[in-house]
Formats: sequence, C-alpha cells, structure tokens
Amino acid sequence: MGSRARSDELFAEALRHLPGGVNSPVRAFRAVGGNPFFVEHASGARMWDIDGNQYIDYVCTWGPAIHGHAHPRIVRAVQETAAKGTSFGTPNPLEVTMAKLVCDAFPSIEKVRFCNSGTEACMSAVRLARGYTGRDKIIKFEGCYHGHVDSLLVKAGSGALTFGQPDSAGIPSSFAQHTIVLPFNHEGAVRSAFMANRGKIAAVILEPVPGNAGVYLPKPGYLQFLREITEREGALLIFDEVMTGFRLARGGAQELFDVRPDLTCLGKIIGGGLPVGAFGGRREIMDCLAPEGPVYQAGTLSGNPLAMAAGIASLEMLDQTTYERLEQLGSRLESGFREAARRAGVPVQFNRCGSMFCAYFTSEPVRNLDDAMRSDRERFARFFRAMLEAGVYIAPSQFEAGFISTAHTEEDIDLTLAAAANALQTLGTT
Ligand code: HOZ
Repeated sequence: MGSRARSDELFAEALRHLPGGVNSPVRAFRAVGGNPFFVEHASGARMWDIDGNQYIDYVCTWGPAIHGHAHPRIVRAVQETAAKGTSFGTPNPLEVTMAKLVCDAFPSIEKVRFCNSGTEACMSAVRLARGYTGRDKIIKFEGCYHGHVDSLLVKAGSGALTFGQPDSAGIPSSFAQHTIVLPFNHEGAVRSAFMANRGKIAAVILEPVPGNAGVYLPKPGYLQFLREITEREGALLIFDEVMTGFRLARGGAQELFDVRPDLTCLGKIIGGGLPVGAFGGRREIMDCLAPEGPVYQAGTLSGNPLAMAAGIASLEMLDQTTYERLEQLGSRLESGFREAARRAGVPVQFNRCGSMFCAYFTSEPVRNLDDAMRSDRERFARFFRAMLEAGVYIAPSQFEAGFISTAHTEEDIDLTLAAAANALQTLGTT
C-alpha cells in the first residue's frame, strides 16, 4: 500500500468544515484509528483512492452495491433518466414499475410507498403501525438499528454503538418512553413484555438478521415465534429489511426464513446506489396512509425517477443464480477465514448469512448484542488496519456487516484470505 498523503490532507480540510470530517459517523475511522481515505472512483469490487491505492471493497456502500460499483447497466439507466429530468414532484411511470417489482418479490407487500432513506422508511412504518392499531408502544431489540429515528435510537447498533452512544443525546426521554427494548433471540423477554403491556403494543420491529452490531442470526423458530405472538396480541410485526431485502434472497430474510411480517422496510439495494427507502405491507394497513387515510407521510423527492431507474436496473439483474453465486463466494470466504484463524490460533466467530458476514474476536458464539460486546475490539482495530494496508477494505467498525457483491471473484476472495491469514498471524493468540 502506498502513501495516503492526499487523503490525509483532504481529511484535515474536511475536519474544518464537516463535523468529524464526514457525513455519517462510522466513516471517520474513529473506532479503528487513522484517517479515512477519499475515493476517487470505484468499479466492480474495487475502489481507488485519490492517492492511487486500490482496495477490494467489502463495505459495498454499506450494502446497496450488490452488483459491485458503477455497474454499466445501472450507470446507463441513471444517465438516460437524468437526461429527461431528475425530479418532477408529480407521478412518473418508473414509480409504478418499481412498485410492481417490489410487490412481486415480497408476497407480504401488497402496497408500497417510496421515500428517501431507510431511516424514513422505519420512522414511517412505526407511525403507520401506531395509527393502524391505535396503540403507542413499540418493542425493539438491543443492537438492532433502524436509522436515526428518535424513538428507535435506544440501545441502537451501527454508529451509535460504535461510538458508545447507543442512546443518543438530544432525544427527550418522553420520546422514547413508549419504546420497550429487549434482548434479541430471547423469547421469554418478549412474552413478559406483552404480558406487562396487554393491549398497548402497536408493533415489534426488528432486523430479522441483525446487521448493525456485526451480524448474528435468529435462532431456529425465533422469527416464527415473533409472528405468532404479535398476531395473537393484535400487534404488527415489522421487518426492517433495509439491509437484508433483496440481499439474502430476492424476497429478503422473510423468504429465507418463511415468515410474513405485516410491514417491511426497504432501502439500500432497491436504490441501486442512489438514496431511497420504502415501506410496504398488507393493503388495509397501507391504506391508512394519506391521502387514503389519516396517517401522514410525504416527501419532495420520494419516488424520484433517478432512484427508481437505478433501483429497477438493480432489481432486474437479480435472479436465482445471483444468490447461488453470492452463497458460493460467502462460503469460500467463511471456510477460508475459519481455517486461517485456526492456524493463527486466534479465537474468531465468523458469522455469515449469505453475502453478509462479520468476524468477531471472541471464542464464544455471538447471538445477541451482549455476545457481540465480548468481541475484542482492540484486536478488531488492529485486524482492520492490517487488512487496509494489504488493500482490503472492511467496515471500519466491529459493529457493522461485511457485504459481498456479484462483482467479487474467487481470486478476490483468495487475495482477501491471504491478507487475512497474514493479519491474523500478527494478532497473537491470547
Ligand atoms: N450506519 C450505516 C450502516 N449501518 C451507514 C454508515 C455510513 O454510511 O457511514
């Protein structure tokens, strides 16, 4: 790896004008040390910084780049659409095409509304659940992150957790008084919460495969349990599939685990790399939204043709072979990483679901936030820095997911494994 002098210089300037030098906290590299690099361009599975260094990228713009960067078909769709106007604030045909694609892929979604980010999608889905049920309380889970929504920034994952502020300042306690926070994968806690709040819980919201405190999986039967208890208690089940939608399967985690939620939040992949969000679900719930019903939600750029065009191009390229390919690459990375860790004598839990993965530096299985917190974060930081020096970019936080794209090749995975084997050797075995 060469010098990053130009990135360092630009970051010093950025620090004078942007809080932390960035527009989203984890990017500042504070959890891993050093300065972030500035990207000059990216193509396929690779990124190049402004100093000319090349990286194999497993951040994949935090999930959206399932086809890799600058896929020609997505670039063409954006260019052709932009030439006709970028936003009209009045209906455009691409919104309908996109809505059909989403409803076809997700049988639980009969109607969908597009917005501009995953945060907006989750905020609006919670409002809709409250409006539909006439109840106030929401159950969320420790380590799950649903964007920076006031009432959901309680024991949250992602940047909030990375910087030790899972409960953000600036949120009056009254805003979160209706949020009940429970450990993930713990059925007894959910039963007790419903018993103590009979008739008051509007919804349970979760990432069905949490990907904002690293990655951990639901225990067998856990999602089915949540489906049954919410149905019995008259609460809605909201799956935040901003990360997992169209990634774990075309129909997301709900297809993979065969559970139908009442509402689903989407983002990331459905925008093909442009800002987008969506929430959708059963017709009678969605029809509570304005202008059909009393729950208000709106947005100047919602459904804008650029995001729709990029999203359509992205979704049209996803088929069964995509997911088989991602599984092959993921499994190669997983088995190689485990073997490298075993050889180096470093205790690692490599959690993976399809093309989402996370390596935790602990000898104990990771199934919830408490387990994830046992990972040795100082060791993660050293591992991150060694990987970066070897030209492999993983998320600069223990509490984020890694993503594989269809643009990654076996050779990329093998180069990554060689870098990981070297990095793990330097970490020491204790
Ligand atoms: N917090 C998001 C990922 N879980 C986005 C991070 C970023 O864009 O910096």
